[in-house]
Order: sequence, then structure tokens, then C-alpha cells
Amino acid sequence: MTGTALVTGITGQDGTYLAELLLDKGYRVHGLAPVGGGGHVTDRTTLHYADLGDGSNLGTLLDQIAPDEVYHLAAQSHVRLSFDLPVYTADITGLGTLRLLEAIRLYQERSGRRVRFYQASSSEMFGKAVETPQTETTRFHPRSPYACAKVFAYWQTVNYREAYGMFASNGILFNHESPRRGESFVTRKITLAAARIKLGLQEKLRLGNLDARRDWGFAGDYVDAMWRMLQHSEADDFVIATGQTHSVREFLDEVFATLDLDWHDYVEIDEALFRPAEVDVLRGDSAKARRVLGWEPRVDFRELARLMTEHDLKLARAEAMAAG
Ligand code: G4F
Repeated sequence: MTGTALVTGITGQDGTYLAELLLDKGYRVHGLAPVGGGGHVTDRTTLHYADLGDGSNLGTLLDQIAPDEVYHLAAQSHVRLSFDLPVYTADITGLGTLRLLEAIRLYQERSGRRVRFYQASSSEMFGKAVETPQTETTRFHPRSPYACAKVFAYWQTVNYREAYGMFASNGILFNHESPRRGESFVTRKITLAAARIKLGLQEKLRLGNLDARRDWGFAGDYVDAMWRMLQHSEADDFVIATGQTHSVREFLDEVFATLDLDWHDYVEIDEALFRPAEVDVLRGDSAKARRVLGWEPRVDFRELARLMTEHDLKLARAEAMAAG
């Protein structure tokens, strides 16, 4: 189905990839961005501003936009930061989702129209994982204020589906990265630093826990799964993952080897970058999404590391040129 889509968090990594995918499919795309928020947005999307901590203009915006599909990607999404800002994170990431769900419920009542809702749920909800790999039925054990907020938002989404018959689906996405990934997340922090080190623009890279293992996929593949979930005949919850897990150390190996460098010469461990509670290992089983949605990841770990490193090498070269 094509029509009108509203993407919250449109200026983030996933928002930009999703907007491009929807535009290519012929959707009219509206985006919600935080007040004062910047980022890469194409001029083919219409931007609106809303504060999910307030939510008072959400109803008016829904009346104006009349969306067929809402993709809710906006959040305070940084796990480490959520330990410093737990209440803010609960407000934006948790209650923000509830404010939007309630605004959509009321909009549906007013207008008599049906909206399909996608909630960006997270593998962080599995936290201290009780089984590996994690599936749609694995019990949650969140290990950060961020993950707790995401668990709240997950269950609100399920509840709006069950209580009001809303078409509301959770995509439980494992880590997904790209050259557009925010610079404070570990993969991008590593590829940017490695490229700058290669060109003599930086000497050291400070990191936290190198033993953490994640199931890392490519963001461009994952936004396709979001779209597929809203085209499915019924609302449901799906794990989206590659099924492979790698440590931060292995990501370092991959990136620095691409640049003919040994990361041991540059990496310094900074205790301040460790988290009060860590998620040690995540690995997802996306068999349900593969079977029901026909989704599969296309970019593997090595290819992901390579494409991010090459992108950041270009950035570093431009920086070196500009510096003369
Ligand atoms: O890249 P990260 O910050 O991602 P994290 O915490 O896994 O969360 C990301 O993925 C989730 C999906 O599972 C999303 F829900 C969430 O919004 C976010 O996008 O950290 C990955 C691992 C962690 O174990 C961390 O302790 O890398 C470790 N790490 C080691 N040194 C570091 C660093 N993480 C960051 N950000 N910075 C470091 O210097």
C-alpha cells in the first residue's frame, strides 16, 4: 500500500533511510523532528516539529497530515546516556510512545480512519538475556533506563492492539549501523577514529568494554523490515537480526585491518565509558520475520565494517584536505 506516512525521528539514521525507501515506493512522507533538531532530510519530505515530552500538538498534526502509516522511531536512544538522564529517557522514550499512541487512538475515533503504527522496539529489552538466540517469546530483562523505557513502550503498543484493535506492531530490532550512525555509538566511533588515525588527524581512541557482543546489521536492510511489518495482513511483533554475534574487539580487528593498522597501538580503555549494568551478549533469531515477511538481511558484518570504514576514510581525507 502507498499513501501518506509519518516518520518520527526522521532526522536520525533510521529515519533518513526509511524516508528514502518510502519516497521510492511513492509515499507522501512527513517527518517529525525535535525542536531545534538538525540532520540529513531530503527536500521531498515535509518536516513538522513536536516535542514527545509534551505531545500537545500531536492531535493537530495528525489531523493535518492524515497519515495511513506512522513509524515511531524517535527516542532518547543512547543507552549509556540513559544512566545519566533516566527520567528524561523514560519521558521521551517511554511516555513519548504512549502520548503518540493515545493521540492516534483519538485521531482514529475523530476521523473514522485507520492508522498502521510501527514501534521501534529494541533488542536491549532482552538485556541480561535468559536464552540465546533471542526470539519474540524470549522474556525481557532490561539493564538500563533506556531498555526499561523501551519495555514500557513495547507493552503499550501491544496493549493498544489488544484493547482497541489498533494495527500496532513492534519491530524488535537488534543493533543496526551505517555511515549515518550517530558518532557516539561504538561502531561509528571506531570507524571515524580509525580513518582519522590513518590520516594522522587523531592519535588515540578511548573505548569502554571491548568484550560486549552484539548482533550488528545494516540499517538500510532494517528499515525495509519496518515497512514490511506494516504491509502484513495483521499487526504482530517481529525480531529483526542477522543471527550472528561479534564483540567490539572483533569490530576493531575488522576495521583497523582494512586500514593496515593494529588497533592495540591506538586504543585506550576508559573506565568512564563502561556502563553501570552491561548487556554482555545479544544474538537474534529472525526466523519469524524471514518466514512471514519474506525479509532477510543483505549486508553481513565484514561488509558493514568495510562500507563504514570506506565512508569515514573519505570524510577524513576531506578533513585533511581542508586543514591543508
Ligand atoms: O553502540 P552502542 O552504544 O549500542 P547499544 O548500547 O548496544 O545500543 C544500540 O543498539 C540498541 C539495539 O540493541 C538500540 F536499542 C540502542 O538505541 C542503540 O542504538 O554500544 C554497543 C556496545 C556496548 O556494550 C558498549 O558498552 O559497545 C560497548 N562500548 C565499548 N566502548 C561502547 C564504547 N559503546 C559506546 N557507545 N561507546 C564506547 O566508547
